[in-house]
Amino acid sequence: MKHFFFTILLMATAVLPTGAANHEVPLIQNVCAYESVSLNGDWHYIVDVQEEGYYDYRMNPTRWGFFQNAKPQRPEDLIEYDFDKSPTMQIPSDWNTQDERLFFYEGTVWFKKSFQAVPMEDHRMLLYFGAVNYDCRVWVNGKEAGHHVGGFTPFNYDISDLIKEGENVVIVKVDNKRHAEDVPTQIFDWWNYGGITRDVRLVKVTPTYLEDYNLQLAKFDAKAKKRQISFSARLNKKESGHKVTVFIPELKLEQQLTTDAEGTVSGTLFVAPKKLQLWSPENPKLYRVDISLDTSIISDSIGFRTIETRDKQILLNGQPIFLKGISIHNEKPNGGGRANSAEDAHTLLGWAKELGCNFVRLAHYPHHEEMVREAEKMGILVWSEIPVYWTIAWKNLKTYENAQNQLRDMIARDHNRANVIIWSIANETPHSQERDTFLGNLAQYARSLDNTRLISMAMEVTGASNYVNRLNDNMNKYVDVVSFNQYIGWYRDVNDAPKMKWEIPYNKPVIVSEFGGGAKYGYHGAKNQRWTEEFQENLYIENTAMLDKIEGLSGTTPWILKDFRSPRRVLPDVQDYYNRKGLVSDKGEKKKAFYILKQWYEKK
Ligand code: GCB
Repeated sequence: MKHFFFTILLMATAVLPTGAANHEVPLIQNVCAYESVSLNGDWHYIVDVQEEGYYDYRMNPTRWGFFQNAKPQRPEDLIEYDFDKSPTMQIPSDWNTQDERLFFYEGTVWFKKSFQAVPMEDHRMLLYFGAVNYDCRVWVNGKEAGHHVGGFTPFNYDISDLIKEGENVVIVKVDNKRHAEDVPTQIFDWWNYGGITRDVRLVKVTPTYLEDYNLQLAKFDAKAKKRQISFSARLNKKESGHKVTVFIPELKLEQQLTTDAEGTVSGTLFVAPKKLQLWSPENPKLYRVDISLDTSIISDSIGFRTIETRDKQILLNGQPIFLKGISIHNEKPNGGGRANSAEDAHTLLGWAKELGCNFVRLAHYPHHEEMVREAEKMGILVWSEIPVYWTIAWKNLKTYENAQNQLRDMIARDHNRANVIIWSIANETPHSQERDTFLGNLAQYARSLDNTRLISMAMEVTGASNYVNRLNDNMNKYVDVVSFNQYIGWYRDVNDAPKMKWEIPYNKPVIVSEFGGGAKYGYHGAKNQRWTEEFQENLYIENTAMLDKIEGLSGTTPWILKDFRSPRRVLPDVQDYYNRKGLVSDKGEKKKAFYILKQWYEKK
């Protein structure tokens, strides 16, 4: 057994030039279902301001980088770093809140973790990262496993050929410097938390495994006597003849299929409408689904529902629904820092529930997977988006590819979640021909990956005169739902909300994807005094009344649930590097406006 493993290892070493390998494999579906070892916990780290550990003094990548994890072998050896003598940090986390020296730091930090492995003849090992912000390179035992760009989506490497029996070392170089051609770009209104911000796992898979599978309830057809659930799956290899079975015990539904030459299967399950409980905010019913491949089996919890639009309405399970939403950043409920657990998600979503929400906008990038899964259990619908935000480098092909990859991986991770109903591809982007091409392509790509959900993007009011606000955006043709952000009462037209009228010339549902204003919790005064809770309260009273006049309004996600960290918010004693538009403070205290929105939602 051992012998076999080491043969593979030697072959791999012979063909791969040092440092130039790419072991990345397409994202595995439902990683939590597999046997895995968590690599969370203490990791040693080295802050590397000038990337001494990667480039030589001529700025060429060096063979002697920190990824070697070198140790002096002889007394005279010169090695100017030592992971094991460097401090440790809890992973997952952002470094900004773990080490006070790194609060404002944007640059490179190296991380190191050791783990034990045993040779396995009949299994492969994937190294899975929930997210690393932003640019990261990973080495296993001194060999590069891959390079990943984009701070909010998961990725995995097949490291079976890089590991050895006994102690193994993973080194991760993380760089969160901002650049104009990145996604997001150089400026954005949230904290650029750096680090290995989500879970790391070693996942055991069979050599042939289910790379992806999809279950989806077909749209209701009045003539059909049965409801249809489509099922498809893809192996990681193009191998025919494998048995794939899908089984939903509670519905007594089972189907066995055999893979074709592409390594894929597809089939349909039929169920009597009366038997199937649909997922909805009132009844977030999830069914256990077992999917087996040959002799291995994994389980998921899946809900069934339909989502579509009819003229200006959004229909969930065929019925019109008003989306009572709130925007949320992926930040911890108490203070700043990246949220990274089911507990964090539960607290944040609990506040949303208290507000009366049935919907959340997870802004401005894909959130932690637990956020989506918790929301699904709690009956909360989700808008999920990628960080194509403000001034993207529209003409740069690499920027497009990057955005497209992030979109692909967001959809790959969550396409079996019943509560996700909207993929949003951009936020407040400046109009131009190049932007239209970029976003048009992204929208079409999203639809090609998933034509069962709605596509949107947060647009802006494009013209306002005599208190008439107009929306005119060429991207209208690509979206199912017209969404826009507006800040009447805060950035513009303070006191004029009652006079506002709206012209939205599209026969599509409308979501106001942002509105709001700032208040410092506990600061009280007149309603025209900026930053008081009363100012924010009045803004919510006037804005909600104004929104009631928008024809075809199908939902709203005010900005924002909780005060969040932003380097753009520098006003001393008020902001102190927090955007204060939260309905709850950074410590979770509810402001007066919270209750205005709650009351409005009670009536909706
Ligand atoms: C916006 C952005 C959001 C900002 C918000 C604000 O329009 O979409 O990211 O945080 O305004 O507070 O200005």
